Amino acid sequence: MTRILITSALPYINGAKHLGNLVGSMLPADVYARYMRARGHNVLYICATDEHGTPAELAAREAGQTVEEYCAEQHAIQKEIGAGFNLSFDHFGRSSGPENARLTQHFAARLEANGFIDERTDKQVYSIEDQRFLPDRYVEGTCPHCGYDKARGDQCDNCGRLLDPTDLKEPYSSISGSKNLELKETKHLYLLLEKMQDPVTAWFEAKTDFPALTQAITRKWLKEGLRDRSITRDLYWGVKVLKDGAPRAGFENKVFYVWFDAPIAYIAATEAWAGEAPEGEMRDWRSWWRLDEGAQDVRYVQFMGKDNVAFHTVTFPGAILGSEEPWKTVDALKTLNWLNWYGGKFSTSQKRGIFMDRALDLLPADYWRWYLMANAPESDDVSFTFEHFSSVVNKDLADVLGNFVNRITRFCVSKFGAETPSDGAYGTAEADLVKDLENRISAYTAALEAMEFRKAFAELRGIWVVGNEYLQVAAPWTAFKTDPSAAAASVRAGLNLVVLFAILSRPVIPASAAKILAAFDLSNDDVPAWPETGGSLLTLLKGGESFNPPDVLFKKIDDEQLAKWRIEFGAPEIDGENAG
Ligand code: B3M
Ligand code: ZN
Repeated sequence: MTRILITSALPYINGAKHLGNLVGSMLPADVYARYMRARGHNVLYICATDEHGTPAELAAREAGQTVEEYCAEQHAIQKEIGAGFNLSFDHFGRSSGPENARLTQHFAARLEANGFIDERTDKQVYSIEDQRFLPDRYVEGTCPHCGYDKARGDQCDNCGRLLDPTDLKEPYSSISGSKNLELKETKHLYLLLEKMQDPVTAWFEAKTDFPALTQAITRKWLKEGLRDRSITRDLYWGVKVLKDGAPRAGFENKVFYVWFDAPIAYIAATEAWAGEAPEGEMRDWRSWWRLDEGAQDVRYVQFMGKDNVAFHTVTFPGAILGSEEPWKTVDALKTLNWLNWYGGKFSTSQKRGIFMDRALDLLPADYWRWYLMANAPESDDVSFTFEHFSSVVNKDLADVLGNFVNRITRFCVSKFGAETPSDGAYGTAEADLVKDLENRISAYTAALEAMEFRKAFAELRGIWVVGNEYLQVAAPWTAFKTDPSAAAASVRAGLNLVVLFAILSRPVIPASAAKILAAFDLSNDDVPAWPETGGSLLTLLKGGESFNPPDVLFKKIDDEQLAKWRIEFGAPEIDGENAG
């Protein structure tokens, strides 16, 4: 048994996340966590809302709320939606919590003591009319690279380049629209990443478990050379900047930059998890994070979209190494590409695409979970379309899995009654089936271990298909007339397959799997957490066990629904070729 620490990139606080955010971080992390728990490992899956920075302040302003109120409300909403998607966080915390403030200040103090933080005076964009500095998204203007005229101070949404507010041409305040701006001197703290080029490179080179995409992104950054980065901002909302425990002179109206404190919030949320231990339960967060307190035998796995990678493989490790304290760092990092919306981008600011809250209004979580994981954007970006979504749901879930379960349970009830038939013995067909299943299960398991989710769920679908094929050949409906005991044996095998499918499908479609098991009056504890090989696959159920055929597991999506959703979500027209 290994202790496995899992974190998924912290969803930003400004509103419900879209399906691309979900499949890019939280969902694969959840599937992996569920799988690893099933394998008997001690898993701790930590996530939190990422609450600081200009987008939170701006969204609160737009909502007419204080940023404290706004974040508290949005956190509760995201937590509830996460539960709706069955995301099995052990803790879903908040980066604005007191633990994160303390830890962020601790890291900054250590870094400064070790010579990795410097106070520098530089020029920042200041709005005379708003009487304040305009960090990051508080200033907009024309991108110097591509000419897009609504580029934001931190990034251009058109060409994707990272920007500094002073890079923008024809800048204006995003608060007042005022162009009456000047460059004014002010102090900021800089993280001296240039000095960290060698230690970070050495750290990265020692990581043998980073997949190709993670490596490629990191190499590019390391090759371009690390640059010192400002880690404070002129904002109200964030972690306060201290010196020797008191507000730091000249930094009274500044806070740490959100990307400095957000990764530290992984640790802080673990501390908060420990703080909420129920009576009688011992939770030691340091044993997960401190190499000198037990974390040397923790395996730490992170999940995130590709735009977040460099912050986790370069800047955050830089901060950890610079602290010169024995903190656990990431062992394996799964990077996801983009899920696109009809070939274009999902967009939070433009509310384009499907968001997690709305998705659950349309269909239960498992429909989305299956589609997203079986089509995860792993080797490339993937385009979401309702057409593709419904064809996947209808084929995989309704025709293959759902139909199998319904057909065999109903047939059994009609011919043998609502219990597993005891008659008849398994023969060569069942022995062959078991062999085939064993091979497929080991391929499925290997893909899950490797976090290759598309491959894993293609294997799982293959396992469901094999069940259908077995029934097709065994044809108990025909055999019943001539050889009822042979029919009984194949029905028993079929019912065992149903239970086996439920066990294997739990990581990805947990609610449906539980529904299947409940039909056999089985709870998670009554069945093996993961199937044991060695011929026992078709003896999970013995003869004489009663059940109730489950209701239709998955409803097909029909054309009418499809047309309605297309209109409701403003789906662009597509040509026939991409419709599949
Ligand atoms: N909040 C992801 C984003 O909003 C960012 C991840 C932080 S992980 C420490 O793009
Ligand atoms: Zn641009």
